[in-house]
Amino acid sequence: MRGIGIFHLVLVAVIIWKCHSVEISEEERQKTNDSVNNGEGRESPEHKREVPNNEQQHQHDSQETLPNIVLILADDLGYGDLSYSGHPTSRTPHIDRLARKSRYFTHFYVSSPICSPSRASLLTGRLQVRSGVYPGVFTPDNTQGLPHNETTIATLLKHKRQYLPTHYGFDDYLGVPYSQDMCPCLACFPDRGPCHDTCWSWDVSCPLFSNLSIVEQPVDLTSLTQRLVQHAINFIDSPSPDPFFLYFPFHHVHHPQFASSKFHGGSERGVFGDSLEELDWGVGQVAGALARGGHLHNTIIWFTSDNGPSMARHERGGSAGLLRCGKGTTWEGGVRVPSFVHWPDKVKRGQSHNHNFFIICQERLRGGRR
Ligand SMILES: [Ca+2]
Repeated sequence: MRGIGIFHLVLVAVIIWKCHSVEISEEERQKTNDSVNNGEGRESPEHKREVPNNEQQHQHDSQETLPNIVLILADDLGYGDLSYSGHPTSRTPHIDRLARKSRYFTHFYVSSPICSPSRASLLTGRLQVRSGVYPGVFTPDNTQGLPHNETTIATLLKHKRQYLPTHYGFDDYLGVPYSQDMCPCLACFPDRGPCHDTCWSWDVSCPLFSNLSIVEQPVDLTSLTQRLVQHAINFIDSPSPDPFFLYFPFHHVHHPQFASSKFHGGSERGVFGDSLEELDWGVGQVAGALARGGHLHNTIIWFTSDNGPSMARHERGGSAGLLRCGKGTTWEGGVRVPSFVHWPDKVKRGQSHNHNFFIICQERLRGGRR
């Protein structure tokens, strides 16, 4: 499907290999590869997608009511971490603003309390025991990933006439293929500010992939989020027909916490709060780009987290609020996570809901509003 997907994770190998990624067209991929082969290093942020031809425009006209989909996934963000849900020292104004205009799901559960299985289920709609992505997460030495016979959201969407194809359904990918703790912790804040957590010092440094090419290694965490956000904005701003699918899994707020200079040291919650505020900024930037491009009303923005907070890291982990336990457990705090859907054309704003999110979306796609 056409779109950027910023895959993340701790996992999910090619999908899941591609944790934290953004997807682009085949032509762009070739340009990127040529650039890397020519020693030019990073991909230019100025990449543009093809202008649609007449046939594509016709398809667009005939399906103009199909919504865009933007899936924003936080990493290890707990039920009680957002200021919207009542945390006393979190500061997430951009997410809160979006949530207030959304339908907030108070009983949203993921399928697993850890990264890769949860993300595999999110992308395939199947329990992780069926795809085999369980019980652990994908690591740097994994040679396999999500089975190629699995059908992802992107694969399904690209069969719609307007969504462009590619493997696993995404056209463009930018990201680190696993979690940032699965490599040596070099610097998590500006001026070589140290990382305040345990990392895999024995493993290779974390790579930044642009599609199939490594464009930076070790990846600079202090600028990573800003670059992923800019890549997403470039995608949203580039000329192309709707609908599109953008999958943006942030590395925040998985440990080790990191942030750019703009967010370093500004939070009452310490390094966790710095990371959370950079996540909040990124969500605001994506929503702003959608608004500027006139996409907001016909775009489903779904914000959620892959699992609950890492309680073992105490103040450097998140909060499950009043729920019991967190990541790695199947108590409420491990699998019940923040979730809201912003879709002005179809979903009423400012309401909470304890019903099944997917059922509501299916109903809305058939028409109507609730
Ligand atoms: Ca996670």
